[in-house]
Amino acid sequence: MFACRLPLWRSTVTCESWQSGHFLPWGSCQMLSSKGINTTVGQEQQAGMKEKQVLEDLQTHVARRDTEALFQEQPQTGNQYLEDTLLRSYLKTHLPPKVLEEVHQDLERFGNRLLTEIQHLSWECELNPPVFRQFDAWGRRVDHIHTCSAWRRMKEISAEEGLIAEAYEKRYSNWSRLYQAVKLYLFSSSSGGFSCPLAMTDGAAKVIESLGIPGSLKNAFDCLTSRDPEKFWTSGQWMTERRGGSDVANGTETVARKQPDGTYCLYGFKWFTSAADSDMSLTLARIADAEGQCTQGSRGLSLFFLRVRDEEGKLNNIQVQRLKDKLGTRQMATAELWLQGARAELISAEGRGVATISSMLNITRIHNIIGAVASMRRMISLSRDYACKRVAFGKLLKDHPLHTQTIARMEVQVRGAFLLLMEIVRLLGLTETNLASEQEQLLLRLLIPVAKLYTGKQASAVAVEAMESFGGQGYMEDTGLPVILRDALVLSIWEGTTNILSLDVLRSLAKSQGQVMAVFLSTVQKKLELASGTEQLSPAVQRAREAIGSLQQFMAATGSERALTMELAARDFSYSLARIYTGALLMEHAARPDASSTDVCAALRWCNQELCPVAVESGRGSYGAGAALQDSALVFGNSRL
Ligand code: UCC
Repeated sequence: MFACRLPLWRSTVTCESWQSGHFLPWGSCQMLSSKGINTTVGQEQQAGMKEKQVLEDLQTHVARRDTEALFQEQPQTGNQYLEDTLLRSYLKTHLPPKVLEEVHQDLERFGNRLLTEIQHLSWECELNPPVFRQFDAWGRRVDHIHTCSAWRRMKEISAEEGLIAEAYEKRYSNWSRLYQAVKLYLFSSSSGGFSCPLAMTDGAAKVIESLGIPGSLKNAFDCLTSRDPEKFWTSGQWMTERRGGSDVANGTETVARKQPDGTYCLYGFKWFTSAADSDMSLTLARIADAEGQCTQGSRGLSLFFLRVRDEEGKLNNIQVQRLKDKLGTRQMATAELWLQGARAELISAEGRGVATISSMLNITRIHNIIGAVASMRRMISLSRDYACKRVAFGKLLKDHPLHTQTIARMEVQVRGAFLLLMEIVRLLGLTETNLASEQEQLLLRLLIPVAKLYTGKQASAVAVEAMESFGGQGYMEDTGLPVILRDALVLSIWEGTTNILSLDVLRSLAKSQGQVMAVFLSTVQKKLELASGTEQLSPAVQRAREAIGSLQQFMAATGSERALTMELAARDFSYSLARIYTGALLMEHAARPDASSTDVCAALRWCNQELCPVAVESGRGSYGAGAALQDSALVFGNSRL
């Protein structure tokens, strides 16, 4: 192949590539030189013009070539497991050596599979969202939700990888739950939205397990926890109706009528049903008495199991009204469903629907935390990679201290969130294998809403910040980055909004009559005690101790105004718990004998933020009756003015 160097412009540009681009009509490199062209005087002018034209064309083209040479390299991640030093150091610290050995091999293999197979499917899911076909060509109502082949492959992969099964087989006793969570964490950002049905599938399996796997639900349980792609089922969780998303107790209108064979027919309208292509669902309804009357409120709700379709694929007296047009999670079908006598089985005690489904809620909330941490980790990994490739102002982004500082701040956030997630699944594993003390169970109940609400907000903030680190590219659809942002935004909404979860934190306090706070404080104190042996951590230990003192003072001072104060303080209170507990976890991790200076740095930086915002706001009088009136006036106007 012929290639020539052009001294006029850039030594790296070759004629060969121009010719291949069909730009040069002459096909000779010699003609491109302004020197050495033999011409007569009459031809000189003509030749001069021609040469000028050539040079102009050349200039334009080289300018284009320059741009091509400056094409930005795509940010990429490698094997997510191998690249995640925090994850690996956590597993090394906590897992028994034999478990670690096996788990490590599987996670490394899974990391490669994500890279070579699953990430591509994920993008296909994004490009081919579900399509709803209500009628067939001949006018028959079919209500078919068509999903793409990549989505269906995700279901098979989920079974093959044991993404649900792992937690129920308990091969590694109390560590199985943590191992499952780690796989889900790695899978999440490459799942093309399939993390959502997996969350509900896990939640449904948990409810059935908590009911002692009754005979009638044995097959369902086996299918939900199967490793066989042919057998594996996913589940929905139909809780939201038109009148109630958060207020399930008052918003649920669906009625259940008992049939002679003991089953029920459900009549109602479900406003959001995520992953509506699932095989089964758990749902709430009010049982009607002989006169057709139902008990209202929470105590009127019971929990039902139903198959979505029969063996022939015919819907179970269900009509799909439409698919939702969502900001994100577009890969997954969320539908409005009419239940028109759907056959269902009562699986809770009558009137114990909310309490029974709460074990599903707690599992899906943990999956939400997994999704939040995974989304942050993905954004930061891409951002870091981009910073090592992209040149601006004459140097790589990574060599601009302000840019690196911005990513470092996000890194501290994701590290904290990751350790909080691990703590929760560690406690869950202990609870599920009857190894947890009563205190650990209480702590788990408290930490789930705390972590769900906190990481949901973190994920949104990190997604927005990280997007900015790619400049305008971050805003471009075909980079895939906007998908991560859109999907992250739902994490603080579904499975309970931030305020609803803040109130759930109070519910867990009330239910344990304050005992859970004592457990929280003593657990944090123990971790601080351990960290105080590492001198570099002493400023962080000091700050955390001060925060605990402020928290205790706040709790003691709420006194007789407790109900209103605590409601107004609920969000800041939950944030305080999240920050204090996470700080303690970061310090504990940094106090390991083989901890790195980065571990110490992350702990110190985390603790430099306000760890107890509830005390600060309380000091400002933000939770009194007067403040509530001011809030109202600020938002809705003051009629007296
Ligand atoms: O959005 C949905 C699906 C989306 C897809 C999910 C994918 C997520 C992962 C993605 C990964 C990337 S489904 C809809 C989600 N909806 C919610 O989350 C509802 C939000 N609202 C609440 O959480 C409320 O707080 C309610 C509904 C729980 C409040 O109901 P009640 O009936 O007013 O509450 P009560 O009366 O306080 O509680 C009734 C019983 C009590 O037990 P007993 O009677 O024994 O004292 C409570 O202690 O339920 C118990 N309970 C709980 N127990 C309530 N909440 C809990 C809990 N979290 N844990 C344990």
